[in-house]
Parts: sequence; structure tokens; C-alpha cells
Amino acid sequence: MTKTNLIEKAKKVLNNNKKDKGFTIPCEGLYPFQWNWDSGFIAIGFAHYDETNAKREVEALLSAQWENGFIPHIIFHNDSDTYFPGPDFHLSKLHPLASKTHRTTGMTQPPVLGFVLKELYDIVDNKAEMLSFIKQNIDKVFRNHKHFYTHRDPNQEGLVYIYHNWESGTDNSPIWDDIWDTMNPPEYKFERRDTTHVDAAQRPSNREYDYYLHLIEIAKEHNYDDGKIAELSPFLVQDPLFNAMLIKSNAALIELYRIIGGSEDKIETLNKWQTNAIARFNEKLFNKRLGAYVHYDLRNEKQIEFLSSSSFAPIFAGIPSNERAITIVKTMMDKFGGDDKYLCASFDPESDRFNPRKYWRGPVWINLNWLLYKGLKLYDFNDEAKRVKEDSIALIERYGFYEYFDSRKDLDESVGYGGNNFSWSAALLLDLFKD
Ligand code: 9WN
Repeated sequence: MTKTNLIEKAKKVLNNNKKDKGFTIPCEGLYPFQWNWDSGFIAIGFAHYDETNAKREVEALLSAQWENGFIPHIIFHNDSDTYFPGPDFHLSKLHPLASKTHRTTGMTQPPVLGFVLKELYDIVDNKAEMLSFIKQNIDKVFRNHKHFYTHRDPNQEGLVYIYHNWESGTDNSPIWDDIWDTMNPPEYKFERRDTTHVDAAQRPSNREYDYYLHLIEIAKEHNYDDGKIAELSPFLVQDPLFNAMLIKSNAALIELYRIIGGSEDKIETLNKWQTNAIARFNEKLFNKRLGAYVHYDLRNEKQIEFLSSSSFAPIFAGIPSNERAITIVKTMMDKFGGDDKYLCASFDPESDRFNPRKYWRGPVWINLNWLLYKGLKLYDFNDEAKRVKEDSIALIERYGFYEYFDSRKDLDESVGYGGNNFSWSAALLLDLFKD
């Protein structure tokens, strides 16, 4: 397929997934609502050819922001019975400060909006118009960060926690397996919808869903109160991907406030958060033996010693020193980057927990590749960046706009898995082509 054809196809995927209310679904059937970090990546894609849609995407997400600054992970703008669990399970209204206009979940996702605003500004030609849009919305993102640092950092150490694997965005990563072992939830009766769209072998198991639902039940019992969740949730994790997204977004807000002018107090606050966050991140989340960053289990007070694509994501936010970045990239290339593999598997291909077909237990995801590509360029690893970019394009060109892909090369079958016509694969391909 020529580059032009691929670009036209990508736009078609995005346009078809766009809904009248201004938001874009990740893909038909499997994910029929608005998802938080998906929308950020989708807005970047739209910015390359339709600025209005890029702005509407961000506005649709922010329209459901809670009164305390929290931005939820799913916005149920519409009804649909093709997804479980829906709004009646999540019941966001239990929280006194939840959105009064939108039904949402009571959890969030990696906070990409800050750096997405900066990307939109960098991409478009009409900077003045985009800056006026950013001016109208930037304080909402600042309030969101304030919420994180006030309510999700119980030890006031600069790193925020997630209380659910769905908040990480890397839902069934083997990283969580040891946490599941500390829990014993009931066997819930529920009807899975995802496995009516996608082969069950590519999705989490029913038992895993019990854990997922149980964590929500605990949060609901306490009306989604952050303090109670910090005290009681068996899942309390400082995630390197999540915190790297927040740090990158802090940096973007600082730059944007500087361009706008007149918000010295906010810049000062952001700088304080940023200095603490980066120092603590490097101290607490780096694992020397593995040569990369890892997750920290805050409930059980220990590092979770496994490599995943999240282990390398901090390069996107400029978190490691140049010296440490060399170590991290070496780990990535040695373990994930052999000639027989596409970069970058979502989990350590050398681990016995690796499963190349199952969701976040091994497959390649385009959004993580995009973050790694940008991070590699930031540190001048230009050959490695080129490799990640070429692998991402090759996978989509050969197999289609899938949700995730097998990292093993030369298989005699399609290696595109999960949902097809997946929005962020299309959106980020547009961005990779423009770069
Ligand atoms: C739960 C929408 C989302 C992505 C996540 C991905 C998957 C949902 C699910 O789909 O998660 O949020 O039901 O499996 O893991 O990263 O945002 O595309």
C-alpha cells in the first residue's frame, strides 16, 4: 500500500469512529464510549487534518470532568449494550463531586491531556487559534493535576497511585498477577461482552474480571473516596507509565503557561511538583538489576520486578539522566528488540508470563510505540527511533489498523489482534508519518 493510501485509510478509520456528540470511540462494538487516553491520542491524529474535530475531542472529554478536577476513564455519553461493565455498574454518582451532567466511571487513565494540548499546538499551522482554545482549557488540566497530587499521593512523595489495573491502561499485564494472588474475590455473575467481539484467547480471563470488578466494588462501598481507597484497596500501585505521562504533561503545562503568560503562580506550583516527582521517580522506580524502571506496589511496599513496555516509557518524559537512558535503551534492545521481533512487546519476551497473543501480556501496542519513538528521539537514539517507527508502520500496513499485534516476525498468519479499525492506531500512524 502506498503511503497516501495508508493515510487516507487512517483518516477513514477516525472519521467512521467519530460520533455526533463530538467524541470518537476507540472501535465499533468492543468499545462504544469515549475513553480518556484514547481521546488524547485521537485528538493528535485529527490535528493533522481536522482541527475542529481535534478540539471537539478534548472538549467532549473535559465536559465530564468532576467538580474536584478528576477526569474519568470512560464517559458514557450514550447508551450501548455492547460493552460490560457499563454506567449502571460503575455508578459514578456515588461520589458527591462527580459530574452532574455525564455518567462516567469512578477511575481514571494515564493523564495525557497536558502533553496532548502541547502536541496540538505544535502540529497546527494556525497557532493563534489553537492557543485561544488552549487558554480556555488549560486550567482544567491544571486542576486535574492538582487533584492527583492532593488526593493520590498519600505519603506526599511526588508519585501518584492507581487503584485499578484499568487506570494503568495496560489492563491485564502480568505485572498485576502477584497482586491478584493477594485477593480472593467472589465469583461474580456477569455477562462478558468483549468476548462476543474478540476471540477469548486474546482477552483477559473470567477470573481476572472478578478481580477487576471486586476492586470497583470496594471503591463503590466507599463512594469512590480517594482517602478510603488509599487505606483499603488491595491494589495500590505507583505505575511508571502513568507517572511518566503526568510528568510529561506537567512539563507541557509549564511550557504552555509560559507561552500564554501571566500564570506565574501555577508555573511555580507545577515546577515544585515536577522537581519532586522526577527525583522520587528515579529513586524509587528504577531497578538496577533489570536495567529499567518498574512498578511499585504501594500496598505491599515493594517493587514489582518485571520488565514491560511501561519500563521504558519514562524516556518520553525526559525522566532518566543521559547515562541511565543508555542503560534503559540497551535493556530494551537486548530483550525486546531482536531481529526476529517487532518492537516493542508490551511484556518481557523472555519471561514465562509472556503471551504474544494476549492483550497486554505480550503484544505490541501502537500508542506505547509512539511514546517510545518520541522518547528515543528526545535522547538522540535515532536508529532505535527509526526502528520503532518502521516496525509500527509495517505492522499496520501488513495487517491493518488493529488494536494490538504479535511481536514475533515471520508468522504465517495475520498477527493483528483485538479490535479492528482501532482509532489510536490510525491517529498515531498519521502523526508518525508527519514526523
Ligand atoms: C478498559 C479503550 C481501552 C484502552 C485500554 C485498553 C482497553 C478497556 C477494556 O480498551 O481497556 O478500559 O474494556 O478492556 O486496555 O488501554 O484505553 O481502547
